[in-house]
Amino acid sequence: MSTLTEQVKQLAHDVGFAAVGITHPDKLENLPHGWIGQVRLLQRPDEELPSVRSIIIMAFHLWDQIFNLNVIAPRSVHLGEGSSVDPFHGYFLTYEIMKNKAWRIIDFLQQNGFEAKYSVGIPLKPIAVQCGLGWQGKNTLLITPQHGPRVNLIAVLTNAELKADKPFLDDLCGDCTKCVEACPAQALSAYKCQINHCIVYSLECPDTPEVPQDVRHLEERLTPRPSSHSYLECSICMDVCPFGEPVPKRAGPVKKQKAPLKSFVL
Ligand code: B12
Repeated sequence: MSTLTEQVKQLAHDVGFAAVGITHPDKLENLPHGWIGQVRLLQRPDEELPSVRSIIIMAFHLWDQIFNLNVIAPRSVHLGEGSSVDPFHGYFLTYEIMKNKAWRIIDFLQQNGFEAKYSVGIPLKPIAVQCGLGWQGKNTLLITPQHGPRVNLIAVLTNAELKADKPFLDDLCGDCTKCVEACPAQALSAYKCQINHCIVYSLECPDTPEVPQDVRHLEERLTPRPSSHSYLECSICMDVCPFGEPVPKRAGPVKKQKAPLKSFVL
């Protein structure tokens, strides 16, 4: 008979997360908190779920560039009379995929009588380190031994008492500085991101004067825009990391599949 912890981890793998780890709130210290630039308010896990006993962090492998797709509904999109949807509402493809998968874990915990909710508003990278998923590298991202930094993260907070994993204690970056050198906007120095120089910050904050003009020009020149309301977020500091398999840059001509495509479980 498997434990609740084993069942949760098995389910996370079954729905398609590449890695899953667990920690407890009392093991977390010195987490970043408050507004990060103008993009995100980071909270403690207990601010999001006061009864929280365990934090499950799950990593979704970004095996194709398109997972960086962001679709933005501009002001001009008519949302309907009395709509409560934020007029700047957007869809970041991986978040939509991860939330969908996370619901399966939430539903399982709730069926077993526990409280559970997903979170992307707690500081996911240091908590993922505490869950044993990897280390925070020179690009400041969580680097997993298996897929490098090419993962996105989501948490499930629950009042279930699950078995915590051991933290990841190594830093395997060594002398490598590929990410620092590759950033076209020179936003990175080792373990630090100057966020108003990051092309992604420039994309997400189109009106803020703190982004220098040369970064705005780089953003315009380097950002792929598949349609009038969408763009691919810059991922250069992930792409160049030598850990994990590189993601193919371009699809090229579509090849006919010899074998039928395996169906994916959402
Ligand atoms: C705010 C934010 C941004 C901002 C600011 C980036 C930043 N580095 O803070 C902007 C918009 C610029 C951004 C850009 C990107 N982001 Co972002 N972002 C976030 C968010 C919401 C919070 C990040 C955070 O905690 N910032 C706070 C600062 C203080 O943290 P920090 O940079 O990690 O700072 C630490 C280190 O510098 C370290 N440190 C400082 N000095 C030293 C010295 C040494 C020696 C050491 C060891 C450490 C160290 O200590 C600091 C505090 O912990 C998270 C989601 C979440 N809820 O966690 C996603 C998240 C971090 N982003 C993510 C991604 C993928 C990106 C992009 C690649 C864009 C993309 N394609 O999606 C770029 C990468 C830019 C970069 N290299 O940081 C992923 C990362 C996945 C992973 N593998 O880690 C996350 C987790 C989203 C997700 N749900 O998966 N992001």
